[in-house]
Amino acid sequence: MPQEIAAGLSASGLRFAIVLSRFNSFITDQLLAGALDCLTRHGAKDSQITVVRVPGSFEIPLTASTLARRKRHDAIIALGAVIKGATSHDELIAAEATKGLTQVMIETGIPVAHGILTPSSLEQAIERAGTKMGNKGWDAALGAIEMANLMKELRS
Ligand code: INI
Repeated sequence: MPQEIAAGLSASGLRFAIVLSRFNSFITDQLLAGALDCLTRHGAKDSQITVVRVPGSFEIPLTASTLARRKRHDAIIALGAVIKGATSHDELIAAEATKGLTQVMIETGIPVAHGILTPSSLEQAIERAGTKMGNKGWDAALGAIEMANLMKELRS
């Protein structure tokens, strides 16, 4: 039998930072509610969770990088909503935010969960913020819990 390493999903004792975009807040506030619900259902206490609000998704990577370098959190959860507009502005923001988050994760070793929605319409955004397609904030938080546990296990 090969050796298999699969991390648990307990958030007990872990510290999380949520970086939340204020842009499209009617969607991102729902993502935040989902992420908080997931963390607390998996055993996190309010005192283990820090929420940092930023103007838009473009500002998430710098904030995540600053938080990651402080080494006070086991994982960071990035929440935003970049909705398709009439120009390619949204594509640039979504691509740069994603690249930035990958860079933070690789350079600091702190897991960053990608919870930035990139829907083509407002309807698609609503579907992913607690309705038809679930809540992507909840999903991102679950990924953050698993990765925080996995990194602890691999480093021990
Ligand atoms: N920020 C978002 O989070 N979502 C968007 O859809 C969006 N659009 O489309 O413009 C957006 N723009 C703001 C951007 O993130 C920065 O806050 C702004 O450019 C200032 O740097």
